[in-house]
Amino acid sequence: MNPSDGAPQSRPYRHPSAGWGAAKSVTHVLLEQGELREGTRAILRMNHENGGFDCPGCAWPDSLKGLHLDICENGIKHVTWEMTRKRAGREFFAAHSVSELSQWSDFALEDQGRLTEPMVYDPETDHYVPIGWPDAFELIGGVLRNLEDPDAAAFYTSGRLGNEATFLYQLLARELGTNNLPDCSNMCHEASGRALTAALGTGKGTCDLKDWEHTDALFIMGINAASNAPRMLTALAEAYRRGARIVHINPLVEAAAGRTIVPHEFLQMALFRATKTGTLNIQPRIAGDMALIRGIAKAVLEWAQTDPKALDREFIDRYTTGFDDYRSVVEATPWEELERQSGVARADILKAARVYRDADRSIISWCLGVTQHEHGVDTIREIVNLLLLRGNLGREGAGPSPVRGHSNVQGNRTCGIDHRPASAFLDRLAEVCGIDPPRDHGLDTVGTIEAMHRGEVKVFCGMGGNFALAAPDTVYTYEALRECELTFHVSTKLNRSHLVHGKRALILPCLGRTEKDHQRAGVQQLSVEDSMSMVHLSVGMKKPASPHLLSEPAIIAGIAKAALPETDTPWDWYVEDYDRIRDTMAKVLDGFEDFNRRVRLPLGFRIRQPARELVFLTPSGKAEFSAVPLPDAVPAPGTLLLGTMRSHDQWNTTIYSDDDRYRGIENLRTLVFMNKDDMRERGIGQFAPVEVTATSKDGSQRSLKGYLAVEYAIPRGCAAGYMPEMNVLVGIRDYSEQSDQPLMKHLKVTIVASPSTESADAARRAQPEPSPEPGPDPGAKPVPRMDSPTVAGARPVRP
Ligand SMILES: Nc1nc2c(c(=O)[nH]1)N[C@H]1C(S)=C(S)[C@@H](COP(=O)(O)OP(=O)(O)OC[C@H]3O[C@@H](n4cnc5c(=O)[nH]c(N)nc54)[C@H](O)[C@@H]3O)O[C@H]1N2
Ligand SMILES: Nc1nc2c(c(=O)[nH]1)N[C@H]1C(S)=C(S)[C@@H](COP(=O)(O)OP(=O)(O)OC[C@H]3O[C@@H](n4cnc5c(=O)[nH]c(N)nc54)[C@H](O)[C@@H]3O)O[C@H]1N2
Ligand SMILES: [Mo]
Repeated sequence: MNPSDGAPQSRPYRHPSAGWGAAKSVTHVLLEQGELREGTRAILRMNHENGGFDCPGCAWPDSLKGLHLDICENGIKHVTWEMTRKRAGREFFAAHSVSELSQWSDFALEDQGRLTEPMVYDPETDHYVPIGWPDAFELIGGVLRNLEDPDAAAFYTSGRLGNEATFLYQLLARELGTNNLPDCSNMCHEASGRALTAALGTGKGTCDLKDWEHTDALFIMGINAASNAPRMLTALAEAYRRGARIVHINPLVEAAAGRTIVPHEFLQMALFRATKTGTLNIQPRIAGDMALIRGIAKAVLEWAQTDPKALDREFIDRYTTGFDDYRSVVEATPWEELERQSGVARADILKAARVYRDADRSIISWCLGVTQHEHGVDTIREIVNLLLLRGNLGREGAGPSPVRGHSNVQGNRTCGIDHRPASAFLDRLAEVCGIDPPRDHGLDTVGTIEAMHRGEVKVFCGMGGNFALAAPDTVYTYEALRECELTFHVSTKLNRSHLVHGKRALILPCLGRTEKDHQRAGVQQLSVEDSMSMVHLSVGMKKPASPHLLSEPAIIAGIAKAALPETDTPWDWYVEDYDRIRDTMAKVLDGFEDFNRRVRLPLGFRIRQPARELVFLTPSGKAEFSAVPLPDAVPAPGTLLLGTMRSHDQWNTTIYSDDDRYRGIENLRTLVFMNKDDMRERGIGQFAPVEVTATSKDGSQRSLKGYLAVEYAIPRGCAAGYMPEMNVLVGIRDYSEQSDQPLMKHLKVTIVASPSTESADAARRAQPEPSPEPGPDPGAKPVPRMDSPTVAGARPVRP
């Protein structure tokens, strides 16, 4: 409760996104991390053509106009978090046992600052103690060498890793003999990759920023852009000024659907002048998107009976296959069913359909609100179906445009992080690198957790990320990691995954993207690929946080040499000069010919995207319509569908504060957003403590107690709350049959008022149940910024 008046209330955010609220929040982080001067200087070097480092904040592409200050609040926070002056060195680990640290909040763990030297877990004392790099590599190498089966190791990647390190990392795994390469994509855009590959022959979007600049209609689905891809706001504002239509499709009306102050337009900042970023909002129920898109397609097909221009028949005949089947399945789906499944009235579906029909060129963009569902693949195929109807592909201003998450998650996949690698790729890898890569598919994220739990995977390597918290079914995942013989993580900061460890455990600290990477041939640059397939260089300029840090390529090489005594791969030679890695990559990877030269062009280069050229690498050689019946997405009576999502002030598992500015929340993360009628029906008042129980596919149940219900404009039958805390609710079997993605936005839950009249404060401290001992504990000490108020309806953020 708000301590000032004891009466919690939630006041909607009524200001433009970005602007001064963002500036204020940025200054706060810069001050907290003691980085006002250095941080500001670094920010001015971010995302610049030729020089500067790529913002690790998200995968939104850099402005084609190059030099203007294309930055955002959350990117700055993210970079500052890495550049902090705080350090978690050997004294820190000597002072705190792992058991003690396990009681700390996740915020407190990361807030200790940058890791400074390799550490190994000492079971005798329950402390992490220093270990030299050679001994660390030898320890890991020894365990890997002695595995009876290389498939008893798994190599996880979080999407920060640069392309060169990525290539070496998959080479290490495959030379060792395993395709066990789980990655954060398995939880993120796996559905997009599979759907686009099936429909168009390549698993990526076809649009680039220029298309965004020329489109007539943008459909923004299932993304909270103002928080998670803030630089998209600039593109939306520019589109609006041009007169493009912008339709936001989201169960929540997010801040990007309103207006923004374009961050780099200083005059507008000074004058508080905002530009609109949306022209229509559609609020489907959670998981109602496929029905909604089908409704739009149905309208288009109906109009086509009298208006031949509604469809692009020439495009359909020439470039696609399966149209007739698709038309039949759409015609067979009655309007009432589309309305019931989508939760959107026919009149509103028609509004969106008119925007689509009237636009010469349309882009459909989406993120996790579409992918993390049981029918994510079918939904994305339906998106492609709709685009094909009007030939919205292979021409300027049109096409599918998924927004990727981590800054290099797309590059990771391109450069070989794939548990189901194509055989053509393996053939080339074998030929160029002289190894004999395994051909069987490896394990993805969920598969790895299950195999660790069964004791089959014994070694877990985390290349970045925070697997223990990011993965589903927190309790089960903790058990799985603790089963391992060895867990080790290449990290920049202390996090939960270091504390939930195997029998042996190491923390290997690495350089961050902002830092200078000195190797024998001089300062090295690494490359990354953004959401729109642009590959460019990133070069750090800051002095490393500690002299003992190694670059990610150097760490991978160290492990490889220890694990593969017979190796012919020139690991050290690669690390001396990353140009050499790029030369090898140019021979192995499609679209990377002449890599070293092209990546040094001012804005880098775009990887060839065959579908963009209307070349379809599908079995039919054409773009393929899909025609599947509509799944049932309506929650059973008494239950709700719950989606987990990020707050404004967090970066995946890194929580900067307990605020969610654009949704009007202060100092509260243990909440569940609900529709007021669903609350009333259950006798739940505003900010009342509730118990949320999820029923898994296998019938098992998981609960969270003491969460506070917050009334929100969300459709009936839907609820939402924050990741990663709510991963406790996601059962290990709860993944999509289509994409194998955990159902992080598709939890079947019941919500009841807590039997006891716990105070909000007690509720905030409540442990998740079943407690993933010691678990995400938002109330534990020291939690520097959580001891003030509890819930506040947002204090209005003054522009
Ligand atoms: N600042 C910041 N930036 C980030 C991240 C971060 O944590 N912080 N994370 C990065 C990563 S890895 C990723 S993958 C992206 C994630 O970016 P987002 O996809 O924006 O991530 P979420 O916060 O999970 O939000 C999902 C959105 O989907 C909506 N939604 C939920 N269910 C449905 C549904 O059934 N249908 C529709 N149409 N919408 C739905 C929610 O209301 C919410 O707006 O952001 C990246 N950028
Ligand atoms: N319930 C629920 N769960 C989710 C999601 C959801 O929407 N709902 N989203 C899923 C998605 S989309 C994703 S992408 C995953 C994210 O999962 P991860 O990628 O595993 O998690 P992050 O929180 O991004 O990882 C943060 C850690 O990365 C390390 N790190 C930071 N920078 C660097 C670097 O430069 N190098 C190295 N080696 N390490 C670094 C730091 O130690 C930091 O603690 O979470 C997934 N989990
Ligand atoms: Mo992601």
